[in-house]
Amino acid sequence: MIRNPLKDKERISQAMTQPLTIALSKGRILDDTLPLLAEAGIHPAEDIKKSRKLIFDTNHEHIKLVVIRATDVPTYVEYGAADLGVAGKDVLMEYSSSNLCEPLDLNIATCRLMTAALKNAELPVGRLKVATKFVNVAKRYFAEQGRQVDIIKLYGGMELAPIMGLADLIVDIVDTGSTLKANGLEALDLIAPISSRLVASRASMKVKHSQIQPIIDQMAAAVERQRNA
Ligand code: PRT
Ligand code: MG
Repeated sequence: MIRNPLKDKERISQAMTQPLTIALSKGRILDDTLPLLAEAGIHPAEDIKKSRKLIFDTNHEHIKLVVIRATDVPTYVEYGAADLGVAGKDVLMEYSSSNLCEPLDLNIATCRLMTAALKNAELPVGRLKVATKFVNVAKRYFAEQGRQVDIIKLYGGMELAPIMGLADLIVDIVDTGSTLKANGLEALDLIAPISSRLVASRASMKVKHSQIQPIIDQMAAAVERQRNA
C-alpha cells in the first residue's frame, strides 16, 4: 500500500480540538516508539534524543510528547496528566490499576519476565527469598503458585542477589539471557511475555475518544506494517 503521510496528519488533526499529551518511556523503549509514531504521522518538533527537554511540540498543533521514566508513565496517564502513554507490560503489571486500559500492543521492546536462580541451585522446599524490583508481580505470581515467599525489593542488578546469598530466586526481565549467563544464573519459569503497550485511562478513552481513537488506529496500522515488513 502506498502511504500518504499528509493524509495521516490530516486524519489526526481533523479530530483535534483539545490539547493531547502522549507520555513516552525514555530509555530503550523510546528507540522503538519514535519510528512507530513517525509512521502514524506524529513527528517531534526537535530531535528528542539530542535534547535534555522533557516536553516536546510535534507537527500537530494540539499534540505534545513528554519523555519520562518508564515506571512513571502509568502514573501520568492514570491521573490524566497525559492522555496516552507507552510503557512495558512489566511496568503496567507492576503498577496494576483498574483505571488504565491497553488499547494496543505495540510489539516492541519484547522480552520475558522470568524467575531465575544460580545455575543448578537447590532451592529450599520451604519459604523462598525472592529479590526483584517487581514486588507486586512477584507477590501475585508466588501466591498463585501457592509458594510462601519473602520478597526483597531491589532497584537494579538483581543478578547479584543470589550470588551474595541475599535471595534464592530473582524475578527479572530476560531478553537474550546473556546477563543471567554472565553471572552464573539460569532462567527458570516464565511469568509473562513482555512487549510495550499503548496505555490510556478509561476516563480519557471516554472523554477524548474522538481524538485518541485516530491515533490508536494509525499506530495499529504502523504496528501491522512492521509485523509484515
Ligand atoms: O533504567 P531505568 O531504571 O531508568 O528504567 P528501566 O530499566 O525501566 O528502563 P529501560 O530503558 O532499561 O527498560 C524499559 C523497558 O524495556 C522494560 O520495562 C521492558 O519492558 C523493556 N525491555 C526489553 C527490557 C529489556 N528488553 C531488557 N533486556 N528491560 C530491561 N532489560 C534488561 C534486564 O533488566 C536485564 O538486566 O536487560 C537485561 C537482560 O537482557 P539479556 O539480553 O542479557 O537477557
Ligand atoms: Mg534499565
